[in-house]
Amino acid sequence: MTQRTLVLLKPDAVRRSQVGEIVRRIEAKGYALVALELRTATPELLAEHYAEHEGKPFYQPLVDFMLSGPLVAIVLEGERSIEGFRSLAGTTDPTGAAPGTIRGDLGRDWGLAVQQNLVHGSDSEESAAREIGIWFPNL
Ligand code: RTP
Ligand code: MG
Repeated sequence: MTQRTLVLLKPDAVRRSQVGEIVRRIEAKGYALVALELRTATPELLAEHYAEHEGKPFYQPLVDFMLSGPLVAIVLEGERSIEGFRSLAGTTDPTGAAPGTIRGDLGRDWGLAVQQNLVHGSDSEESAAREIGIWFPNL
């Protein structure tokens, strides 16, 4: 089942010059890049993107972090790419993410919240369609 998924390389990935390394891992896994853009988020875009987290204690710090610098927005395509990319990314908290994953290998606990975990990947077909529509409305 070929799927598209929305991936964000968060501002920490750009700041720490890990964009090439993360894109390399995506390509090595065999996914195709359908869209890739260096972007700066806006509060409006993030309110839509993170609507499910509104009201949670980490919401505002997360939004502030996502506004703290440019990010890279990507649409990937490949067989079961939604589950596949989340597996490449590793668990949310980089401290406990398995070695071999993006978060496990490249992330660490910076003494801040787990928001600085390098990447986002859509978590279902429904989320992927919704998030691709937010970031790439012309796709
Ligand atoms: P993502 O959406 O970024 O792919 O990550 P995820 O599914 O693993 O995590 P999710 O639960 O959707 O949370 C979205 C992002 O919010 C930040 N977060 N902070 N307790 C906390 O401080 C906390 N929990 C989540 C992380 O940046 C997470 O990726
Ligand atoms: Mg999520």
